[in-house]
Amino acid sequence: MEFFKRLLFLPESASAHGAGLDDLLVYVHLLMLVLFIGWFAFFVIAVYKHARSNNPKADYHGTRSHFSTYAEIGVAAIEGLLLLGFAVPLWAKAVDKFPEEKDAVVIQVIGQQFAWNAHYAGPDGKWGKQDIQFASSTNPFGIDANDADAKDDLTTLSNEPFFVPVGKEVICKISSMDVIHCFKIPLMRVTQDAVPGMSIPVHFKATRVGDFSITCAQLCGNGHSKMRGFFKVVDQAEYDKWFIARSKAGGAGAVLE
Ligand SMILES: [Cu+2]
Repeated sequence: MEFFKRLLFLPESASAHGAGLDDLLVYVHLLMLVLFIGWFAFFVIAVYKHARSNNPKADYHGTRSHFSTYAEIGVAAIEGLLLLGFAVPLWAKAVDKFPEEKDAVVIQVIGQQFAWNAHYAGPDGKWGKQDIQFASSTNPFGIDANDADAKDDLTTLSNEPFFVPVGKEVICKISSMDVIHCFKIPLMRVTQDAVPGMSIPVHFKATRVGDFSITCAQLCGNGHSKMRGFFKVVDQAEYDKWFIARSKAGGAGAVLE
């Protein structure tokens, strides 16, 4: 399996659901390879067998073998197995089944030309009041600085790193303040469009520490290629330290005042 993953140039995944996704990708590619070789061979054999030189007199019954029918049934069965046996259960687990918010790190994410911004609720676990009237390029989340719950909220703006602890579920609620972006963390195998006016949640669990790029996977304007944030996956202790320090530094409130 590792050999095939290398053949597909897949970088080693860094999320809990990544390995299953990569396996499925390998199976689909292997099936396509078999089909490519199989159908091409079938074509060459048909051209040779039915050539005029081999059949000077037309045969109105044509081929009598049922091989191609059986082959097609076989291919359909394998495709059904991939879909029902692998793809559907993987989707149910990796996409549909959300962890409880209380057991996860919840981050509001807003894409902006050309930056990724994050908003954490702060140590009190309560989101500060947000209103569109406060939203601006320096306050993309429209946080009300005078709201008591907002005082300890944290934001990281303009492609500053998002911190998350390793081995813990992370829920990102993805939105955009201008055009359609796409929140993609290639090594976490996470991709979700960021659509203005919508908040679309995704979840993943990082399996190793490190820095992981967030790219924008929708061409969103002149600075699209500069729209590169990153996740800093650290151990729980380091995350807690950053979280408290960042919150004490004034978090979202300080940015606004
Ligand atoms: Cu973008």
